[in-house]
Amino acid sequence: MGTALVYHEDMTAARLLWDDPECEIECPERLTTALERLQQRGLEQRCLQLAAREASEAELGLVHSPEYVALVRGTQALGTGELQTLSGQYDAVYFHPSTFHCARLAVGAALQLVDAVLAGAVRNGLALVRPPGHHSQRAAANGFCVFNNVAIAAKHAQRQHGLHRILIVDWDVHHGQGIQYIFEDDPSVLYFSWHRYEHGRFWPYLRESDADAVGQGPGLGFTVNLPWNQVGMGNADYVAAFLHVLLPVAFEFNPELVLVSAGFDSAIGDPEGQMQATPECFAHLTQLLQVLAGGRVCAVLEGGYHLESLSQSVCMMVQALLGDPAPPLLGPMVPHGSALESIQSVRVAQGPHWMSLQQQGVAPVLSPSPHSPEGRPSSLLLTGRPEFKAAATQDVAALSSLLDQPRLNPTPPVRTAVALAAPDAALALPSDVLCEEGSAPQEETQAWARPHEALAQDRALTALGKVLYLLDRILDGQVSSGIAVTPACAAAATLDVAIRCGLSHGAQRLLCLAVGQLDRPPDLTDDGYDSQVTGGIYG
Ligand code: Q9C
Ligand code: ZN
Repeated sequence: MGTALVYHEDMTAARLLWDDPECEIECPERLTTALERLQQRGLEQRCLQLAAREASEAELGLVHSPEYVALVRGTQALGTGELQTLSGQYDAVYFHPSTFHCARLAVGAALQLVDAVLAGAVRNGLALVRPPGHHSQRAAANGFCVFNNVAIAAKHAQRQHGLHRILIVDWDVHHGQGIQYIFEDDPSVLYFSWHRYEHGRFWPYLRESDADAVGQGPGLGFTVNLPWNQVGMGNADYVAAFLHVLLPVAFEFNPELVLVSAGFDSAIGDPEGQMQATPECFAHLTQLLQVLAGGRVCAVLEGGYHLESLSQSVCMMVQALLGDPAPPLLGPMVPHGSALESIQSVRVAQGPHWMSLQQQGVAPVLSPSPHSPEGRPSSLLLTGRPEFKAAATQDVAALSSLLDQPRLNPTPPVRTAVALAAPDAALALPSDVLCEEGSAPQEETQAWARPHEALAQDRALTALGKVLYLLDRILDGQVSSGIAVTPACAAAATLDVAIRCGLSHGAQRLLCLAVGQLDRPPDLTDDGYDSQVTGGIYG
């Protein structure tokens, strides 16, 4: 199942016709630059490309008042002076004679994407649109937004596809107050937004953007606001927000569809956001969302005003939607104190509404082990490109060095390989899984096996040869992930060898997770490897 990319060139027609430093950043190049980059990376070609259609007036009416729709329709015939006067009646908005057409295409693109995903034509997708939507309200344009693309898409998914639980994830750096107002009393739509807030001193300066705005009436708990009270939030803060707030609530909510208000003004370099998250972070956030709703993720572009950062972030998101592995996040994954405070205040405000957030004051389950991070050489925690640390100090040269050489990790040609001892078991495999016939050379396998009594028998040795071969292809970048079957009595010994083999091939950090029966934990005591291997759960 594929990924849809919904776009229409006509959405580049609207542009600012007068001087306005606040509005000039919402420009046609946002779309053209992002699209060019998708083409250049071969990503557009891997998507199902859909031409956006215009939304009907009935579809606009799912969210907006007839009077407001008529008013926007009327802007098609206005001259520049009249457009400017009307624009001045809203906060941070400009109209152009093509605005009505563009804004209807933006809504239509979101609807087409939802239809394609819910019809099963694709698993997920992205609508590249402008104008953006999340600030727009029932009868008002606001913050570059004319019609509320994502809110209309959610209403459409309910009415036309009978959905009962929709999650909206708004990672734009501004609060999508328009979406919040439309669904604040509706428990069928869970709205999550993080946003630059600075204790209310950042646009749109709303009291209701704070963590204690949790929805109303039957919608109590279905609005989740995470205000960032300092600029400079980065990868560690965003990942922590997902792990400690969004994902617990989202799993408990169990959505049938995830809509993403995908604004990239929350990425490094953006003049509005002033945040530090690198483009790769959006690949990770996208991956984390794909565990929900059977992977039905529909993303719709919102903000994003640094053309290079925007384009790279869009590419990262599309790569993750396509199922490519995400490049590792570099730098120490340590959240800012202010971010932890924000996260904690949301957890407190939402605690009464979500069981998954109600574990405050519970002591850690595991006692400290010799494998805990304190015992690790600090060099392992401080890896990463030097530019990363420089960029944290708001250095312009460091920003361009970060964005000039995007981290492109080649996608392995094979997604999943399986190594089986008995080849006939392969008949039951899904068609996109490669049945790996190869084995490591016999002498090499025997050399690795020699110290292990459990690997003396033929069956275990054959299986080990296959494991080593698979590991080799994974570390080579030929295969993304693999499954090998070994006899139960040789499992721990095979793991011992696999860990040593992985480390000897240059792996620097290894997470070992044993699920199910293992006769003993892997034995790493004899050769100083233990600082590089984090032990998992041995059941
Ligand atoms: N420097 C979107 O990102 N100007 N809209 C704020 C603060 C308005 C942003 C001024 C920003 C609107 C979709
Ligand atoms: Zn924004």
